[in-house]
Amino acid sequence: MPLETVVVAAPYDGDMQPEGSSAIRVGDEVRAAIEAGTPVLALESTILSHGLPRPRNLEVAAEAEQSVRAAGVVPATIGVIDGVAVVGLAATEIERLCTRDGVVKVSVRDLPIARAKRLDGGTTVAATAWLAHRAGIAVMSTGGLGGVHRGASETFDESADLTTLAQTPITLVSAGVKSILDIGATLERLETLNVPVVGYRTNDYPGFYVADSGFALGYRVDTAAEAAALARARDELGLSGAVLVANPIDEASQLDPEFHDRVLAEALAAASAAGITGHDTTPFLLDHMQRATGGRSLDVNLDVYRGNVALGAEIARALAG
Ligand code: PSU
Ligand code: MN
Repeated sequence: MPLETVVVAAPYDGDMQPEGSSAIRVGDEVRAAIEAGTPVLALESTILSHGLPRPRNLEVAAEAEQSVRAAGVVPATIGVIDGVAVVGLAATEIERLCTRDGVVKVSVRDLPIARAKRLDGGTTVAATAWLAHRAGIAVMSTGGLGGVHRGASETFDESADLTTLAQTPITLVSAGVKSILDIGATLERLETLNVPVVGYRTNDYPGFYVADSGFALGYRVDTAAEAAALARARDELGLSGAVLVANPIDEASQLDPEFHDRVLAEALAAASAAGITGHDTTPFLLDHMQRATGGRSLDVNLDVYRGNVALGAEIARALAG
């Protein structure tokens, strides 16, 4: 689709310019689905541009969209093309974000920079959620959520995913946060930010690679309909934050928890020994985990994502129905 055709969907919260915004484009299929009340599932693109190696990223993107469609839901992969935030990327645009060099990681604070500089970007959970909500999409799926980094009491390194979700009334399916982050601190921050977190068929907060992070959750839902009811209750109350559905990987597919803990401890020690700090930490730890697990951590990552996409599609249907 040519970039001049910049028409946006009817706004969910009424704060989008009626004539549309040239900074945001909603794809035709997604716009039609939103207008018709057909279920739509939003998907992020940082996982494609920065989270997964090529060419797996492109395969994963295509498979995710296909599985959403098979469930009777319209996929809306979100990202930035030539500065324009696109809700419902075309296949060629997804391919562009998966294969080109120079695609930047775009959180909310990066959206105006990407716009002004006409960059291509993969959107984080924060930017994806914000754009999805603006377009009128109620549900999104991701692999792992950003959170509070280890050592954040010194570095202040906390993902804008948390503060953005506190202000964005969407339902987000994730498998928790990766154990390279400070999981306990992340849950404390979500509590402070008034963001409800429920386990899907579990009382344990998942640990991304493992089904149980060791942190308990106060509440659970056992069906997509229950998750949808929770989102409706939030809306009835006029609350403006996200609802988080924490969906664990099957125990059969998880990394062996003892193996996981050992590899994580080694990775943390290696980062410390190498003097790795700040934004270099996450790529270093993930790379270390991947090599130390012989690629198993990547397989688990993909299983986690598949499960979250499937559950997100179910919840989107339950909310639309
Ligand atoms: N966690 C993962 N894989 C990812 C991300 C998080 O296991 O690819 C990405 C998501 O897009 C998330 C973002 O929104 O990283 C958070 O980055 P930061 O901490 O810089 O906000
Ligand atoms: Mn950060």
